[in-house]
Amino acid sequence: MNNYETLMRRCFELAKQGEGRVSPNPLVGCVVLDKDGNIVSEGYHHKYGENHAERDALLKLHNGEEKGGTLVVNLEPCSHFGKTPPCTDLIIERGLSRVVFAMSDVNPKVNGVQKLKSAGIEVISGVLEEDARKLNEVFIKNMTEQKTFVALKTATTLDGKIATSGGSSKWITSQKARDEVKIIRNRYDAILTSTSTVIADNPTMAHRKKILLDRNLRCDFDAPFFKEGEIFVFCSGKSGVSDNITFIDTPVFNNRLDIEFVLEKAFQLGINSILVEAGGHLNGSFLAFADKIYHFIAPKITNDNTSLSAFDGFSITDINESKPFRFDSVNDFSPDLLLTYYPMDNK
Ligand code: AOF
Ligand code: ZN
Repeated sequence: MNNYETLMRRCFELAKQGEGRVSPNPLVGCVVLDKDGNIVSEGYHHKYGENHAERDALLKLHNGEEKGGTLVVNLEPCSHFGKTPPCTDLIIERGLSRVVFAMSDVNPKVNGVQKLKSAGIEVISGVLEEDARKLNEVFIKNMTEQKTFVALKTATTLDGKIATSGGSSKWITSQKARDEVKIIRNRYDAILTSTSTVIADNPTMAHRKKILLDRNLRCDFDAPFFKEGEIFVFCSGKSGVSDNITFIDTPVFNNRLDIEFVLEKAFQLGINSILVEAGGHLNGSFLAFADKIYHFIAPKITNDNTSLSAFDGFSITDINESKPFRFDSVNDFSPDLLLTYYPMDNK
C-alpha cells in the first residue's frame, strides 16, 4: 500500500540523486501515480538548467497513464519561466487530478498552488514538510537570506581532541567515516580550509571548488591541494587569477581574515554552500557563522591537554553561557559515530 508519506520518502531518495549537480536549484524528486494509485513514473532534477523533477517524470509517459492520476513531489511545482517552462503547465496539460507536495517553494517567483487550483486540480501540501525543508536547507537559506550556507565538519576523539600535540590528526577516524566525508563534501558547492591544515596534512581534498584562507600566502602552490578544482585563495594583499587559482584580497580583522567578507564574496561568486574542513582555530572562528555541524567521533581517548579541541579560540567558564546546539541525528560508521547538530542561536 502506498501512502503519501512513503511516496514522499521515495521523492527524497530520487531528489538526492541530484546532489552536487543542481545548485543553486533545490533537490527535487517526483513520483507519478495513475488514477488507480499505481506508480507509473518517477523522475528528479538531474542538473542545473535541465528539466525539473515533474517534467523529468511526466516526459517518460507517452500513453496518457497519468490522466486523472496523482503527482507527488517534495517541492511546490513551479509556475514561472526560468531555464525551463513552468511545471504547473505540463501538469495541467497532462490531465492530472491531484498534486501532493511537501513544502512551498520559497522562491518568490513561484505560486504553483494557485495555478493548479484554478485549473481544478486538488492540492495536498505539507506531507513530511519538516524533512523536506531539511533536504533543501541550503536552497532555503540562499533564497530567504541571500547568504551562503555554512556547514562545518570535524572529527574528534571521545574526549573532543582533534590532534595529539605531535600533530597527528589525519587518521583519527576509520576508512568508513572518511568515505562518508566524501559523500558529505559532494553536497556542498565548495570546501573551505586553512593554510595551517594544508601545510600540516598536505591533503588533496578532491572537490570541484576549494576555498583556502591563507592570509600571508604561506602555502606551497605546488602542493597536491592546488592540482585540481577551481581554487579561491583569500589572502591579504594579492588579487588576480593564475591558472585555476583566483586570489582575493581580503580585509583583515583582529589579525585574521574577515570571515564575513569571505562569505559575502563566496555568495557573489555563486558559491551557495560551503563545507569547512579545518583545524580547531578556524572551526572556532567559523562557529558563529555555522548553519550545521557534522561531527565524527572515534572511540579513542588521548587526554592530551596540549592538543586542540574541535572548536578552539574561546573559552566559556559558566555552563549557562555555553553555546547551545540541537542534535539532529546519530549515524553509525562503525567503529565511529557521526553526530549531526545545528546551532540554536542561528536558527
Ligand atoms: C520544481 N521542480 O525540480 C525544481 C524547481 O531556472 P529554473 O527553470 O531551473 O528554475 C529554478 C527555480 O525553480 C528554483 O529557484 C526553484 O524555485 C524551482 N525549482 N521547481 O517545480 C524542480 N528544481
Ligand atoms: Zn518546475
